[in-house]
Amino acid sequence: MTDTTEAIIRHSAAARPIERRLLLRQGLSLGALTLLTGCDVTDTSAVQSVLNGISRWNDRAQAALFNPHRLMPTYPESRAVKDFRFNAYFGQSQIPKIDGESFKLNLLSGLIDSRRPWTLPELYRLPQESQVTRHVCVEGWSMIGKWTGVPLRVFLERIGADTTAKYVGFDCADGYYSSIDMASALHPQTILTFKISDDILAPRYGYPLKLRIPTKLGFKNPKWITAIYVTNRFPGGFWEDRGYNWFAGV
Ligand SMILES: Nc1nc2c(c(=O)[nH]1)N[C@H]1C(S)=C(S)[C@@H](COP(=O)(O)O)O[C@H]1N2
Ligand SMILES: [Mo]
Repeated sequence: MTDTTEAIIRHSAAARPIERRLLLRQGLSLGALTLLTGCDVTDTSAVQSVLNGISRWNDRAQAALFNPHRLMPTYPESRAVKDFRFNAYFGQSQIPKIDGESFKLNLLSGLIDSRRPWTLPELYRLPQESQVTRHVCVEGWSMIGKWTGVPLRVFLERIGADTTAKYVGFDCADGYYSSIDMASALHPQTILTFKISDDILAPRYGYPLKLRIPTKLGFKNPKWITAIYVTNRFPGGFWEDRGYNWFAGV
């Protein structure tokens, strides 16, 4: 089995029970779902679209409960792990190698005034902050690390993003993608990260750009970011579209 297959199986094991658990938690049986929706439960795409509807409702409920001013715990620097754990949907042999010299962060679509791409030196000149916070992965491990970068709020303001839009989306060099709600994007601890443990991100940790967002689970911390966009159209995400809860607050 390749590293990639193994990583996908590991993640899927965490994702798959969500759909069943979702039904049980809402106290629904498949029969009840038929009555409620009038859709034939053997029609998997119809059932999926109802489940997606419940899931979006659940995201909205979580978003309504989110307190944009509540800070996640921070720790003394001595607690930050230096040799941080690597994780991705593939193995270490397939880590994207990005050339920092020619790198450009693209500002794709929508609700952004200035869509010109950004080089790394330009990004490094933005005001930076450090945080020592806990990263929590759905696979059942967590680790404290130190990350440094520019608060996403500062960057969004700099590019004239419409901060009343609903979502901020991210595309990555490995084909991964994810998105977050605007309130979480503007949260003070959400940072576009250049460094881990005071060193420029090693390739495995997402060089040159990673989103560090301690209010959300690990899979909503995209690495190797190549594009950012601001939109009112629900963008989904790599694992989110495979059954993980989209809001995914810690
Ligand atoms: N581009 C990209 N970003 C990603 C992933 C990925 O597969 N591709 N995996 C996510 C998951 S599930 C986790 S737990 C963290 C791991 O980050 P780390 O390697 O710095 O610990 O990256 C997240 N960001
Ligand atoms: Mo993860």
